[in-house]
Amino acid sequence: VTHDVADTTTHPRLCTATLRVADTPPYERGGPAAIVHLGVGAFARAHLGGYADTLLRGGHDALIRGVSLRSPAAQRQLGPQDGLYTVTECEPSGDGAPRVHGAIASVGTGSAAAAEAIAAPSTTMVTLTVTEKGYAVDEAPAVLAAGLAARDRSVLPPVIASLDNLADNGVLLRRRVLDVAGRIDTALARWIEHEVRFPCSVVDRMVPATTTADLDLVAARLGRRDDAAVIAEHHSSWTLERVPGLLPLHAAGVELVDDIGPHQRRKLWLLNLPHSALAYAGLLAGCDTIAQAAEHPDVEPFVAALVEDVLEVCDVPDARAFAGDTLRRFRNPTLGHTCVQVGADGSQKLPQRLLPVVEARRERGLDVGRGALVAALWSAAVNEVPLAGRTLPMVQDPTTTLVDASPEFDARVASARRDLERRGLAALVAAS
Ligand code: CS2
Repeated sequence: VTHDVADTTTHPRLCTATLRVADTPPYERGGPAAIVHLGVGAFARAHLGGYADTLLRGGHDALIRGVSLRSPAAQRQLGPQDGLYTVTECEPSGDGAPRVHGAIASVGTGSAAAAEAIAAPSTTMVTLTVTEKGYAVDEAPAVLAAGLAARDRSVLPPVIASLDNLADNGVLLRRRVLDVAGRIDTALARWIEHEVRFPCSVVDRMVPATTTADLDLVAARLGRRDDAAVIAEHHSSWTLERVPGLLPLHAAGVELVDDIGPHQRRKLWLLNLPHSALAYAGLLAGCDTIAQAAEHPDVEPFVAALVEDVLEVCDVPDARAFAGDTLRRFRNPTLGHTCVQVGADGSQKLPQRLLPVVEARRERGLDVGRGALVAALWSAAVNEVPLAGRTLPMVQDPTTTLVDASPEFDARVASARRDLERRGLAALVAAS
């Protein structure tokens, strides 16, 4: 490790000028971007960036202009690298070599840069990863409205796709954009309403935040320093509602469907919900990572029982096989996905992944005790309440209340929390 760290500082920075011939993406990176992406974090690089790279390798027009609305981090990381970065797949069978991706042709920061990119006639698709909490504020919808307002209306408008983990993400985004646009100009709102498509999508790839150790490892393997490097599991999927005007995404393995509902439920209920449960229960059990939590003798049975709760009410194709595969993915010890990262922003995530399951179980008269324990663990974490003497590590969250929970469920959560305060981990074991 010491050797790798020393090496990092001596390696030249990854960029067009230092790129090895063998690592050079086999496509032209100089043309106008077809895709504008808002929120160029690790997930977008490992997910969208991979699909676009595949399309470009197939001769399709899929360069990305990435814009971060606020944080200058992406520009700092990718700008000096001419948008080049690597993705390293981490799997128990061995890590892959860092693979250079060239789909991000340029990066910018701020609302004006984003609106300008959306307005460009070459832009045929706009994608977003602004996290769950990005839909509660006007920023991204306002940027979209401003960009659309500046479009030449004789050219087809871009398709706009949210890639965030929310049910009916396209419906929600469309509503938010129409709200904002209506306040600017009713004719604009009408045009968006009739002409712009907002397909819903379901994306799936576990991408932990990159650590300094990851950067050192990538540098040692690549012989170049890559400040924009991302680590990801091998699995990657993207399901999108079929709408007219889409790039040939199916050529890169994107699944186009007419009914997104079952795909959303399967992902949010059988992956994201157990993920959150592992994060909070793992923190209680003293685990750092999701993989440790997934193997912990007191946590694993609880989460397995929670998954059975979901399977009882989740009527989607291949649910059990999907759940089993998901649990296997959680156990990937090389990914280093932390409980603190997955546990962040629970106030925004749990209404998407937990509450609909609770609702579905209540409708069928089934018990919601395990769901209440998950919400109670989250609440104890964000309120720093000790559970049997153990205060959970701090998780980031914009708020400590769960909106949209019913009063009945709130009461169950309060009682689950009293149980956890008294018994700690034993409360989970008793509920397993
Ligand atoms: C995770 C997701 O952080 C979280 O909330 O549940 O980011 C998860 O890793 C992805 O949705 C996997 O596709």
